[in-house]
Amino acid sequence: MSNITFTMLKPDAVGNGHTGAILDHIIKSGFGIVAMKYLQLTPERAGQFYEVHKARPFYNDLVKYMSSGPIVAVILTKDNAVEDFRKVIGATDPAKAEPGTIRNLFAKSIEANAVHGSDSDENAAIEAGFFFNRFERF
Ligand code: IDP
Ligand code: MG
Repeated sequence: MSNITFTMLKPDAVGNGHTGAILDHIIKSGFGIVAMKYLQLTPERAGQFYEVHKARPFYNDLVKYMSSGPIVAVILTKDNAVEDFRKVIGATDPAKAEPGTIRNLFAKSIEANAVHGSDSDENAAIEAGFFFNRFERF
């Protein structure tokens, strides 16, 4: 079991001024920050990140949305990071997210759902490597 996961604060969360509140929520939930950067994805880079969803009907909209404004990319650390962080963010659809989860508190819609969270240790490592080299991790 790896102790890292990867998250992005998505364009809706950043654009609505929730960056500080979400980072605070994450840190208070017991996660440490290994790496962090503020950037805007090009449509090409957003498409690569979500490559696994290429066949899904929402893919083109998702790529457009994820490249529509700046994001905050973060590698997090904690024991059982991937599973515990999925609990902290809540269900993909904010209408179904448990009270007190980040998506329940901050998300606008199933697409603009405030944050990303890796779904496996393998994907956490791939996603962390998509944004950060070894000199950018502490
Ligand atoms: P997750 O982010 O909870 O892991 P995934 O199924 O991996 O959810 O989907 C990736 C992202 O695609 C979601 O976070 C959301 O932004 C978007 N998405 C997922 N399902 C839908 C949908 O049914 N309509 C529109 N966008 C969706
Ligand atoms: Mg996912």
